[in-house]
Amino acid sequence: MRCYGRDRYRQDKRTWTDIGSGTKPRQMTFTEYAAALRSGEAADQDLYLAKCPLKTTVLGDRTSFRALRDRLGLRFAASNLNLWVGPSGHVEALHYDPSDGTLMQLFGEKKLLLFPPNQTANLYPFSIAVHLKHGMRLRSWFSQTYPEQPDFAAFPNLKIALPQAQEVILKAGELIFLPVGWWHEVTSLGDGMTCSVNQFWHVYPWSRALRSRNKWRAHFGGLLAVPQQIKSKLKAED
Ligand SMILES: O=C(O)CCC(=O)C(=O)O
Repeated sequence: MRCYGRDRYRQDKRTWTDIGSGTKPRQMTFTEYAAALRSGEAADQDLYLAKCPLKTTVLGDRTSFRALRDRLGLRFAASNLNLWVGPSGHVEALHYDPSDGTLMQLFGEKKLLLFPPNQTANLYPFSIAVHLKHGMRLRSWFSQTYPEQPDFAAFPNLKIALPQAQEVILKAGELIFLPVGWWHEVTSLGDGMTCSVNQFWHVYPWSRALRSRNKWRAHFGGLLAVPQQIKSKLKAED
C-alpha cells in the first residue's frame, strides 16, 4: 500500500526522497483497504493499492487475461499481472517504464496524460545521481515537473513538451499499450474508486529495443537529459 498523504502534490518534487511524499509503504489486508475506501480514509490520506502482484490469487489465474497476451502478440512477460485500486482523484506521478506495458481498466475511469520518449529531456527526469542515492525509492524515470501545474521558471523546457501531450480516457473494459519510454501520468477519475490490472513486457522483437534506444533511455534517461538541459539553459542565458 502506498500512503502518499494529502499534501503530496503541494510539495516541490525536488524535495521528494521517494516516489511519494516520503511516507513509508503500509501493510494492510485487502479487507482493511476496502473498509478504508468505503469510509473515505483512502481518499483523505491518498492510500493507493499499487502494483500488487495477482500471482497467488484467483484473478492471477484468469485465462482471459492470458488470452489477451496472444491476441496482442505480446511474448515475454516481464512481470506478474498487478492490481491497482484507489480512490478517485489519485494521481500516479509522471514517469515512464523500462519495459512495454499494458494497462487494463476493470472499474471506473482513468485519465492518462502521455508524452513521447523524445520529450524526455523536456520533462526533467530526476538525475541518475538522485536515483543512485535513493535507490528504487526515487527512480530517474520520474519527472520533476507537474505538467498540469507547470513551473516554467524552474522547468522552462516544459513549454516545448506540453504541445506534444496526448490525453486518453481509459474506460472500464479498455486496455492501453504503453510502449517502453512513453511518459504517462495517470489520474483516477469519478467520485468513487478505480480498479485496473497492468503487466510489463520485455521489449520484443529485440531489434526494436536496440534500434529505438528507448530501453537505454529508460535506464539512463536522467543522465542523457542532463547535457540537453544544460545546453538549453546556456542558450536561454545568451
Ligand atoms: O494505473 C496507475 O495508477 C498507474 C499504472 C502505470 O503506471 C502503468 O501501468 O505503467
